[in-house]
Amino acid sequence: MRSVYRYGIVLMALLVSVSAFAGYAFNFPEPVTPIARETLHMHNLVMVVILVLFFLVLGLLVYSFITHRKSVGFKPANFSGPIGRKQWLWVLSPFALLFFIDYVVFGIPALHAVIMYEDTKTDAELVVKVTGSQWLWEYSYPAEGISFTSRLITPREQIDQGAAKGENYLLEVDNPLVLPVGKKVRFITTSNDVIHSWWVPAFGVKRDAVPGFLREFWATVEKTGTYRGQCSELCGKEHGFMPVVVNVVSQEEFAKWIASKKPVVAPVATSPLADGQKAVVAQAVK
Ligand SMILES: [Cu+2]
Repeated sequence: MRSVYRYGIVLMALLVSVSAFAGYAFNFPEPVTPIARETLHMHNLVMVVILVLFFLVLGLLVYSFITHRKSVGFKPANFSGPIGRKQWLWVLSPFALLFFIDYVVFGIPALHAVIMYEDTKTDAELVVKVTGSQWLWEYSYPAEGISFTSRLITPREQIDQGAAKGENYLLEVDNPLVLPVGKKVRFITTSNDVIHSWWVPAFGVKRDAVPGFLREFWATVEKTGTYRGQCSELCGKEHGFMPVVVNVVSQEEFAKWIASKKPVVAPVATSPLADGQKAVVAQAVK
């Protein structure tokens, strides 16, 4: 009876935790860039291998517990004297196996992925500079002379006063970043004040925006659509209120968008960066 009670408690705890996480997906979002896909493959490979190892080791343990019981008359081995060859084999073989898995089975694809992540320059067709500010994002296309800010537009009543939350609560902005589908985009990040981090889960990219430094990443988005993310480096009071929204459009639509933006917005001169920093950006963009 007591064990039934105990199982009841465990079951209830599980149900409560499941409902608490109902809004969260357990797996990665659908990958839409080569980096996101590579990351997902790496994750799946590691998961499969460690699950196989886990059940193998667990199975061996359970088997040993059951067959080597004193109650069934099992006589323990008597280890005395120098360690024999067979014992050394049992000590070294798990070590060798784990070494092989870590450095070969995981190591080679991981190295391949990291090299791919860092290759921001090969075939990049567009450069976008992302500047974090407390608490908005500024996007500029240096070659096109376009620059604009992107701020949260969720109404304050929804945040502070308990008004009904919209569909994209805290994940909606006035001017989303616009990118062409299927083109490799090289991103350069920096910040005006503190460290921020630009993150879009479906792209598989997250890069810190560090004041005084330029950091890079790239994305070739393969599917049109609207993608949402957030600042993911605690950057002050309104860290939770500087989302990232990216509209990925066809190449024709992108060309139209660029043309429509050009005459309205002044070129990079609106950037609050100091002249010295601008020179560095110009250098990096080349
Ligand atoms: Cu931030």
